[in-house]
Amino acid sequence: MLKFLTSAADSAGWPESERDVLLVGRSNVGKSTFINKLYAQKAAYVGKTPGKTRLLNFFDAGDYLLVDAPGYGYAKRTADEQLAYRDMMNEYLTEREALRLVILLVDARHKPSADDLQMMDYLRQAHLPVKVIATKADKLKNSEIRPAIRQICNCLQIPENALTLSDPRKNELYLQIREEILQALRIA
Ligand SMILES: Nc1nc2c(ncn2[C@@H]2O[C@H](COP(=O)(O)OP(=O)(O)OP(=O)(O)O)[C@@H](O)[C@H]2O)c(=O)[nH]1
Ligand SMILES: [Mg+2]
Repeated sequence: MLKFLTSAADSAGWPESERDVLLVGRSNVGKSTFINKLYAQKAAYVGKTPGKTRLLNFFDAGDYLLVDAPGYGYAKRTADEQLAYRDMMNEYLTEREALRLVILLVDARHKPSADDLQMMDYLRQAHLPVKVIATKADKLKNSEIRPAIRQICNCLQIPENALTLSDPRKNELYLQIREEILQALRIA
């Protein structure tokens, strides 16, 4: 079960937590959809247009808090909104002591963007454990899957067996990902 706890723009609003798992990725990549699939419920807000998630949304997953973040690279943000977004993410990534794992979502159909690469570099330099998941794999033909995996892994410099594909048609996949999260947190 996943229970929505609170939305927060800054540290004053962060709930108490022993462990956080943060989801990051480009706007519209499918972060909120992924959270809902992972827990087979409609807890996170999914929008028809990008830029729907504006604050850090904290969900209680029992063993950890799952944090849904707004996406980066959302073109329609004003300069002020862009600054506020950066501050919010910077503060969370540098100050949140409970942060244990970052799940970076990329679009299975595309080469990771400059923003994706920048995020990956940032997380590496901060020594944060990262799990990369490629969303919208249901939109790939079978013959496109291997090349897509290869391209993403080459680009992000991760081994091919470290990439998980997210395909909303395959429910059993999400049980497996939940297990992998627990293992990464060393509480499985
Ligand atoms: N076919 C398919 N569509 C998906 C998948 N994941 C997300 N979508 C669709 O992509 C759109 C964006 O999904 P969201 O989950 O709102 O994306 P987000 O990353 O949370 O977006 P922001 O909150 O704006 O950063 C929605 O129309 C979803 O239905 C997927 O795995 N497969
Ligand atoms: Mg969202």
